[in-house]
Amino acid sequence: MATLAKIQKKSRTRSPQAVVPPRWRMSESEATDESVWLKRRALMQGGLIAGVAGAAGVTAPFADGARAATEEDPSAHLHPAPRNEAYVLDRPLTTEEDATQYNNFYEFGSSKTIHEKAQKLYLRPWDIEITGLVKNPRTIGVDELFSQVSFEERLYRLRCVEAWAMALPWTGFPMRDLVALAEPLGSAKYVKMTTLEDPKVMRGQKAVWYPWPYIEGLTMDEAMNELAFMVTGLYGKPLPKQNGSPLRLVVPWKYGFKSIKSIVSFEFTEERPVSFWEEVQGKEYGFWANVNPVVPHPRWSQASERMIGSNERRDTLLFNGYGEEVAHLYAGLEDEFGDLLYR
Ligand SMILES: Nc1nc2c(c(=O)[nH]1)N[C@H]1C(S)=C(S)[C@@H](COP(=O)(O)O)O[C@H]1N2
Ligand SMILES: [Mo]
Repeated sequence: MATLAKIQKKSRTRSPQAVVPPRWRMSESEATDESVWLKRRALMQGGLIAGVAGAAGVTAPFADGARAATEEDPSAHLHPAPRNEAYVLDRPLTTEEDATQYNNFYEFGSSKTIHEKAQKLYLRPWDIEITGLVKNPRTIGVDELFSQVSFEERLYRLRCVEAWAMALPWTGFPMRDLVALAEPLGSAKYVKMTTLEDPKVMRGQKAVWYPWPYIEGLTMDEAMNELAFMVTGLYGKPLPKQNGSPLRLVVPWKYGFKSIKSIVSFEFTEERPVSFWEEVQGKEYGFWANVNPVVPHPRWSQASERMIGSNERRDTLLFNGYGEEVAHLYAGLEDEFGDLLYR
């Protein structure tokens, strides 16, 4: 595709050495300790240390008013779904164990091992709000939504901004089918998605230095792109809670933080939403966050990635290897947004 070639050429003219500050570039292992740095930074910003202590004082026990976690996943009958063979991988699948025990889900804590804590999440009732610039704003139960779409499995690469990667078999339905159900007005330019906020269950939300709830957004064109996938399952089974049950987004050409988990609302807006990580540190985690090997994170290189499990290192691919499908979405935007398209 002509656009992809153009973007690739532009990207190549930018030398990674020229943009990575070499003296203080972090190693990848330091990069994965991102949360530690963020916490330290937030505390240093002042005023928050007292807030942390205060929050600890009002901590309620989980049983106190929290809704109980359900045993059986009500979406079990929808999984597995037939595989869409159009999506092929260039690398082995990550093991199910790694994919379900090495997670980022800050609502349950900032470490990678939140899978046990995440079992507190309840899955039903789970209502999804469809609001903003749509024909009929409404709330729809997640099972009602599932009954109106058709499911398939897709193998996608996943690239975290922390320079590690996985390859995963997701089950779900195209996001464009959800957009069609929502019937957005012509004035809608973005879709803003929000994760559940319930600190009694999501104990990580007691970390007051983060701007809860988690928010992410896409342009309408991105949301309508064939790759944007609403995910309900993993490895042919209902999505584990730690992976963002009962409904999450997966946008494989963008850094993983765009793939928001446990969604409770889709709001169609005219203004670009400010996402969670953009609010935390906009210079490092932008709205666009398209994977690009030659635009480093301000504190580490994005030139290569580590496969979780094998620890094999691979070169990072522009748009995580999905340029054919998505490069046209950004035609002309490089002049306007520059590196912001890629962080
Ligand atoms: N609500 C919410 N969604 C989230 C996150 C989070 O902390 N909270 N982490 C993101 C990041 S940084 C990544 S890499 C992926 C990880 O998804 P996985 O745990 O299913 O591999 O989820 C993304 N979605
Ligand atoms: Mo991530």
